[in-house]
Amino acid sequence: MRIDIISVVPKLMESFFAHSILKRAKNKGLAEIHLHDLRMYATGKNRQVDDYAFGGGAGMVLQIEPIARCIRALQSERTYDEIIYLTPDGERLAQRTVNQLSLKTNLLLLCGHYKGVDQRVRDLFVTKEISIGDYVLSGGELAAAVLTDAIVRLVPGVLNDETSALTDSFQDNLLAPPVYTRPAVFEENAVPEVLLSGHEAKIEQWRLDQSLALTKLKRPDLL
Ligand code: 6GU
Repeated sequence: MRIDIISVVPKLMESFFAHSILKRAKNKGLAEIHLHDLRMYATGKNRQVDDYAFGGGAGMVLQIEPIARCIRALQSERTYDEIIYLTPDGERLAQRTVNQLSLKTNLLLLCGHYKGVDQRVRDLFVTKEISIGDYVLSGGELAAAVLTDAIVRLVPGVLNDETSALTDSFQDNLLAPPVYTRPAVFEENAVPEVLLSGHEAKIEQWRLDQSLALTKLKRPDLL
């Protein structure tokens, strides 16, 4: 899988991709993430990428020309399964979408900034618009990092224990059960006995019961 990300501040994402699980994915040759600085596709001596909104109003708008040049340059090298624009008015991200995107080969992510991008970018190039929640960030970069992390960790071989993604919260519409590790007793607080019993079927049943109870209590909307 390959993910290309277009941004006016690619540096914002650099250290995240250099240190997270994504680094392992990269090193194992399972996923490639390429950052592209929109400014490199701007012409003119000050490499301008934004301008005032027609009709007035506060805030700058990312211009279509550098974005079109960048997208077309990337498209000349490969075909993208989706061109995704990260925007607070996009479809709210859920695990189902992450699962679908993790099966794709080439994804292109476009990060908005300021007041967003010229509408014609969305009309002409973008195939999917995603928000990571109902709050406003100052740019799409954190959202692109969130989306990339969620996708890449599902690529087979990226996680050490390949089954662990299957027991995530949300993967089956249930919250994950509590987990414990040593010591078995901390200041009189003991780990649930069943987990020390070695009885696999009972442990599975306990985990399922816990998942159901937690989901009912904290996220009844998932049931
Ligand atoms: Cl994708 N972008 C911005 N700027 N803010 C957001 C968002 C995206 N998702 C939630 N808030």
